Amino acid sequence: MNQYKFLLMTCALGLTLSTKSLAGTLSVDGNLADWGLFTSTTNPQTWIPQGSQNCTTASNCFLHNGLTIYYAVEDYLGGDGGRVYPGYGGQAYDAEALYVTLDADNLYIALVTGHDPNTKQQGNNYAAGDFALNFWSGAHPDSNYEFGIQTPHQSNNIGLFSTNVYQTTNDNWLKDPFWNTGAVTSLNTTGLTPLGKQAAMSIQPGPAAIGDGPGPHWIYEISVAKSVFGDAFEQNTDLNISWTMNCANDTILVEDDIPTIDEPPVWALLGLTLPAVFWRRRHLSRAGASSFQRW
Ligand SMILES: [Ca+2]
Ligand SMILES: [Ca+2]
Ligand SMILES: [Ca+2]
Repeated sequence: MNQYKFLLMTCALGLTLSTKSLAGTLSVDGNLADWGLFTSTTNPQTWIPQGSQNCTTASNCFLHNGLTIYYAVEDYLGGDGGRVYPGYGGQAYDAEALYVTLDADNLYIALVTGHDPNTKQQGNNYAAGDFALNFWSGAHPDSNYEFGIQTPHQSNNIGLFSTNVYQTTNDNWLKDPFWNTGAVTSLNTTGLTPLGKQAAMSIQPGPAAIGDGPGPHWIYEISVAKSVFGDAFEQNTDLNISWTMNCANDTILVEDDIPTIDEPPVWALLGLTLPAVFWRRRHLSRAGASSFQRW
């Protein structure tokens, strides 16, 4: 009886540990070390991880702590006011890197940009846009943005915020005003009811030296429960996430697969674990017995 209890406890403990390691929870603090990024002790920091952008198989992805991390890195290295494509503005309008990953319960997004989050919309200055989510299935992305995650748009945008998530049509988005790219920029929330302040968003100055270019950087780190998006993660195979500032001078986009998470039911895990524990105990006792005989 005690032995049986011990085995059940062992199984329960094993189950807890494996579930936790699969979750791979990231801390929303504006520090991307938990993504395996910017962990170098020497500058400049590496921000182009191993694995390919928009990878398609596990073997060519950037994997960290069980997470598959999709990314785009487009670092402008020139001087002030230079062209960041399609627009201009140099480092101050450089959308530099976007990283996306998913665990069993959450969507995580991290942005690195040279655009100061406190830039106010006035004159030739343009404020930060919002994060746009385009769910799709099939061979090519559609052009319909189903959700938006709002950036804070406060007087001080450095810190940890709870921000609104909106379900959208393309009519709920402001568009690129200058470059004819059709890129969506900020949410137009007129007449929209938010799904709630469901996104945790940390915005912090980035490490002192990122990449080879000049100028400061800021990091946005975001977590949203997948359940906030209804059944979108079940009904689609892909998710494009993009961000730009309101002038759309530089847009960055990550295209990532939505993994099919086939988690075995608890009984299956117990069924697999119990024979393994019994086998190990029998194996050990036999080994012990044979050792004893040799002595
Ligand atoms: Ca973090
Ligand atoms: Ca740059
Ligand atoms: Ca779509």
